[in-house]
Amino acid sequence: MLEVLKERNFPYDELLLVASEKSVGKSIDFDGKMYQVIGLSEAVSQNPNIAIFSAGGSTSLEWAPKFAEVGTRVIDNSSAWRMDPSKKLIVPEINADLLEKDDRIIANPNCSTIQMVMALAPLHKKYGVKRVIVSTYQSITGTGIKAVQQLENESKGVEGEMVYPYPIHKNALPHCDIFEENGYTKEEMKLVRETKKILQDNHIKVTATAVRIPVVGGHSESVNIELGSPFSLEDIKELLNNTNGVTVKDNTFGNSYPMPIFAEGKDEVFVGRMRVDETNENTLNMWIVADNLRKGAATNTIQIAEYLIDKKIY
Ligand code: 11C
Repeated sequence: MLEVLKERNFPYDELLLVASEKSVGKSIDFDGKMYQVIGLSEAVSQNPNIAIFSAGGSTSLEWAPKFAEVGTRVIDNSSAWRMDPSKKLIVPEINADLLEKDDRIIANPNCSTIQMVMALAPLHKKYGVKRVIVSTYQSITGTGIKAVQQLENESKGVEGEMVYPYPIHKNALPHCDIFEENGYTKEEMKLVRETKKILQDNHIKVTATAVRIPVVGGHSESVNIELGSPFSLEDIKELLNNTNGVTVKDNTFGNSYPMPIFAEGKDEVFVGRMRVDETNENTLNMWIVADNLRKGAATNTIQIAEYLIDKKIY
């Protein structure tokens, strides 16, 4: 978050760095200046204009309303508020125009959803998306630092804490987040539910399989999309090429396609391997890759904050 704030030259008069009690008092260097970490109550009492939350869901459920009460606009990275009908789920390139002065708690979508809807939104507008079948290949950074350590330990043959139920080194786990009652994981159901909410269309059918792989640079997705009307691949490529935040990398015979090693550290969503699905009418396949910590999290959140500032909604 701090890296992205600095890179984008985010406009601010005052910056508060806030964390749980055990980190209060720590010093953090940001842009050449030292900041002392403060606690949540202290931050609420300072009544900030915008609060960027990147804590767990339970912290967010408890504290976002306290900030909202004092007039702060909270942009929340957790899953706590995403499906609350009274809260907006925002990907700025798609639906920031929904934001109004009364929106005090704004939800940032899940990383795997953000990169997928970035490619689906222009297609939905032009052709209507009827059905999506997505399989993900997700970076261990989505789980957090302990997963990065697990992979490092396993690759060096060192014993250590395991956050996954199985080794992740040289493995693929069809298991991201917890299982829900229907047998799908929470990650898979986020792709289903959040896509409908962001594209504002409950008729879009989405089915997902989310897989964790031993990769750090970003999430990849194989996406099969059935459209409501005929298309040409050239038109789809042009449409996506002209979509803000999307980069088409699709020269199959030149071995040019998106990969996490290229997406890492970048803010765009990369799309390639576009092919007509020859088994189903009006259907195509594509491969979507993005840095899950960037457009999937920090960048999207900070873009929302920039929108609020730009439109003076704070
Ligand atoms: C993962 N998508 O890769 C998750 C991480 O709901 O914000 C982010 C979880 C969330 O495991």
